[in-house]
Amino acid sequence: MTKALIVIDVQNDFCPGGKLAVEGGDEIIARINALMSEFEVVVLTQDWHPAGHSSFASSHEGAAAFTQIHMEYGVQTLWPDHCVQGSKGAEFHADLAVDRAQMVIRKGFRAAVDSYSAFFENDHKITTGLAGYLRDRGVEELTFVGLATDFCVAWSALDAAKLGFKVTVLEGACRAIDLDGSLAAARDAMRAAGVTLEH
Ligand code: VGL
Ligand code: ZN
Repeated sequence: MTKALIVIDVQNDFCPGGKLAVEGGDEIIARINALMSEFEVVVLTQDWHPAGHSSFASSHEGAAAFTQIHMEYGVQTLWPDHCVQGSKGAEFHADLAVDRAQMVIRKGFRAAVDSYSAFFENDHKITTGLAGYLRDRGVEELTFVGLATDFCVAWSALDAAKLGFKVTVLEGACRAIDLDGSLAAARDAMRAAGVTLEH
């Protein structure tokens, strides 16, 4: 059974000092680097937004970050500007062993649609191509690590389970944003979808 490690969004803006810093975001990097050698396939994802992206509060007159709005494709949380294409904040954290990765999937590059998941944009329709890549490489089991547990990691894990992969999330190698109970909700949803949560 071919196994892949999927490393979600370990980028400067999600680490301490970044624009959308996740508490302890940089604490997980050493463990992630050590894990890479245990997997035949290593994929990194990179949140990659154009300036003025529709998920930025600054793109919506009078809207505050961490509130929600309705988009054509459903509810969207608004964020501080982050991971703007080509910016320092969008780069992978300098300590991440990026050379070990065989594939980098960029997501969220379409101005009108956000993309938390590594597989589908937030409309649940537009694909990133990752499922095809993994299937072509014969991958059946996925382990997710990275940032943030309750957004990009959870959405990716849920899509992966729906797509038929055997899915584990290593929570000890993830950190959460935890907005209004979002972490508890994400953990419930993952468990209900058959995702294995390990530490
Ligand atoms: C993420 C919010 C906005 C994440 C990305 O990586 O979890 N969260 N963009
Ligand atoms: Zn984003």
